[in-house]
Amino acid sequence: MTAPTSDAVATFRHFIAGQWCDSTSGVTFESVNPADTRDVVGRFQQGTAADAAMAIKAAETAFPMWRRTPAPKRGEILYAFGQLMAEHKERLARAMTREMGKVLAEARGDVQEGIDIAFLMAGEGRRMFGDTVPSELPDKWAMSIRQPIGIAGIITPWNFPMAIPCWKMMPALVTGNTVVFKPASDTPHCATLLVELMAEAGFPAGVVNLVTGGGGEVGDAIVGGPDVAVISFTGSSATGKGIAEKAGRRLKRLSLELGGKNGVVVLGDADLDLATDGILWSAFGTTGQRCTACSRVIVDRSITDALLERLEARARTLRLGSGLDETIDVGPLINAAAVDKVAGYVDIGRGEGELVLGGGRADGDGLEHGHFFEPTVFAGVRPMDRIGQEEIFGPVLSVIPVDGYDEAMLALNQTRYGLSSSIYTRDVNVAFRAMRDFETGIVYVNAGTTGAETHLPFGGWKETGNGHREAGRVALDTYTEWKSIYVDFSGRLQRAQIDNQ
Ligand code: UN1
Repeated sequence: MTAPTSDAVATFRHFIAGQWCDSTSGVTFESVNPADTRDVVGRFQQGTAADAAMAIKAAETAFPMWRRTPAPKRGEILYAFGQLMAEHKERLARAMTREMGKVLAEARGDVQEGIDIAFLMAGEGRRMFGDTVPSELPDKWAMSIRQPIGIAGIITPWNFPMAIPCWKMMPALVTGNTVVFKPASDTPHCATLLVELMAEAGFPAGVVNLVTGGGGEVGDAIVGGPDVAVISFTGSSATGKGIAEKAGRRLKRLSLELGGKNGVVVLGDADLDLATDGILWSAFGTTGQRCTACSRVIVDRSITDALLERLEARARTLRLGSGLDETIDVGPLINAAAVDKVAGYVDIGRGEGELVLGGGRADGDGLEHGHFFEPTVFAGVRPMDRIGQEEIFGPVLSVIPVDGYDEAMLALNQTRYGLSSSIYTRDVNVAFRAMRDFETGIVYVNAGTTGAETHLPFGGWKETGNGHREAGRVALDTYTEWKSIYVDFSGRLQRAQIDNQ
């Protein structure tokens, strides 16, 4: 790939109150292609607290108009946005692969996930059900309705740079909130392309505002801003805890989607070829950089060698390179810091398990300008080893041998995270036990740990989050307040709990 000259690099801007504008900082930062860092995707505004304040002000100004726009009308704009995403799917997917590295097929899936949630939430514009229930008193009506909270601060990661912003913004917007959106510093271009299409779809000025820049400056200003009513954040547990403390001081609504240490259990009766397919896809898809990635295989000792043999043989054939090349299986990691972190965990792993595959930075032919790391497998890991416990967010798989279902279930649950899990077995009774026992927000039977669909709740137990869910109908809960309304048409005083006795 030839690197473009610096003249060819475009500068992108914030989007505030319906206008594309420069940061008050006068400073820009570069977003580069992680598969070839000579390729500069663009220059982006280094946002400031003052920029965030302007975006918050714009969202505040637009809120009264947007909340009174009939929900079905809001839904139509979401629908138009989903259609635009569908029309531009290939362009968006290519831009995503270039900016954050995931292979093109997966980037298309990421865009599709955005389209799916846009259409799902567009439909909520005509549903958004509350309850209408009988009153305990005669001539009295009782019902509950959802109302928007106000301004939603949306802080998103780079690993699903279009799907996750859509998971958050679509329910926020259809319910009548206005949005200030701060994307990860590694993927400002993906965010800009989304917001361009949102403007084209017809969201009125100020309803969606984009501020690029660092979490310390822009993110903090959004989380700390007294006028931002609800925050939705996806990212690391450490950052999430910091946000929770800050938001907690103001009793802000907060939805957190944080780390994972997702396990696949493979029992003695499993279809090993099927399990191998699922594990490879879950462990090395998106180069292991998914919060739903499989990083632990908890396998019955009787079949450990047979499974390891398959995993090793297949993982060896995975081709590393630029995700824009359709023959490539595994793209780069997001940046140099990610490579250092993964390498650090491989060093830790050497003292814990047995390295059976990979373990090194990949800088061979054509890879020398990117952040590549070999698909890596450790055997003989114990459940409490650090590589079996800590989120690595890279292509590193720990294989943990156990004896039977009960031990597997204990090992699976012995983690502070609880996003996704999976079991491979042909025994329907055991499958149902796992569905009951696994302490995760998502459980797969005879499939890997990734592949959540947008019409079901998405989120995790324990330190993976704070009890909220994204996607599905329940996503509306994050962005709405309930209002219970009683209408007494009896024309006299009627006292609940007293006059009906
Ligand atoms: C994430 O990893 O941050 O189930 C989201 C999946 C995807 C979403 C993952 N649909 O893996």
